[in-house]
Amino acid sequence: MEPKTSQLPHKPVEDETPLYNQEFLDFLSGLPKERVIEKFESYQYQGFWYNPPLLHGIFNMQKHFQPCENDIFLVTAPKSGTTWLKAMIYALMNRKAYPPQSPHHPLLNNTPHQLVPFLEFINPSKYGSVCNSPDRTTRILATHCPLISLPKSITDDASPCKIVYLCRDVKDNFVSLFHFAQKNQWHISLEDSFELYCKGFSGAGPVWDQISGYWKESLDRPHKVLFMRYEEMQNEPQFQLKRLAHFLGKPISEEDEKSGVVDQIINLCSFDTQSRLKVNNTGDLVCGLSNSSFFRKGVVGDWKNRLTIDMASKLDQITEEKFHAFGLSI
Ligand code: PAP
Repeated sequence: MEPKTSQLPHKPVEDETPLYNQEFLDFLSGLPKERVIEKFESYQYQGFWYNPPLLHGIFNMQKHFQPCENDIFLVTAPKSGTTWLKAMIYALMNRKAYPPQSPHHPLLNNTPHQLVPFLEFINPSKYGSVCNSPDRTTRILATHCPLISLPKSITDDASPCKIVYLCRDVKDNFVSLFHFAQKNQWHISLEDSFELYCKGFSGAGPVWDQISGYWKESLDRPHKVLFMRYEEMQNEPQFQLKRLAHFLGKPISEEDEKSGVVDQIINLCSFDTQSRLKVNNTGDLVCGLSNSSFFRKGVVGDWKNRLTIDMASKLDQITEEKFHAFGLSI
């Protein structure tokens, strides 16, 4: 019989960021830093810029995280569609235990961030408590960590863990980030925000370098890294969901096809469904960000409503130059 929410074995792990210890403070003090806005200082580590809470998570991950055999890592630059893909991977991996059309589906009563936590915001003592797939050797975990900083135990070919990287057109990514900053009262103008973004001061930025790292890896090791794009998920959701299922070793069977599970997952995880749920419209994550701020428009090309032509061209130009430098074509 189908389990009810109250019987779920999948207890969300409470985000509970541990306090900074002296070791982390010493580590921070040795890094290049910039005060990017009044509220935040940014620190550069292994070529990428972070605010202290995010970097603290990566510091802890590098020191303490041990992957399970079949862990799945969902990696994104912030505001590239993380929340959406968290929902999709969760629904896909758990489709037998929790049919996506069930009125008791966990995604109707828990935010995607509760079900699929960010590694950076889990206390290392709770890494082992994550339990969000039917298979005890598989955890679904999200991170904004660039490839260079992921622990070798995850990236090694000897480890069967899988990495799914989702990228988004940087123009939409920037606009989404700007609105998110506004909603969370960071008090920064569009122009200042834009300058910072272009210089690489977005969470784990420069975004181009993060994308290129995973993109290149997905070409070199396609069994290890799946490279996905937000726009393709919007344009061809069935195809992309099947591609994801295949990569994760849970291909869509004929029986799945007949039952309509693909469309059901797409529908359950869609912006329309998720953004209307009470759980996604109330409360905050423990880091103080409101749950509702993760759902704004969910539209491809929204940058046209916000960016000047000059801004858009500058982002396109940086994209072309950076990707060309990495030997990648857009
Ligand atoms: P995060 O990286 O900080 O977790 P993330 O989920 O990547 O945030 O960013 C939120 C963006 O994804 C928002 O984009 P927008 O500002 O351009 O609207 C949000 O609307 C979008 N989003 C959230 N859920 C979905 C969904 N189910 N389908 C499509 N887009 C979504």
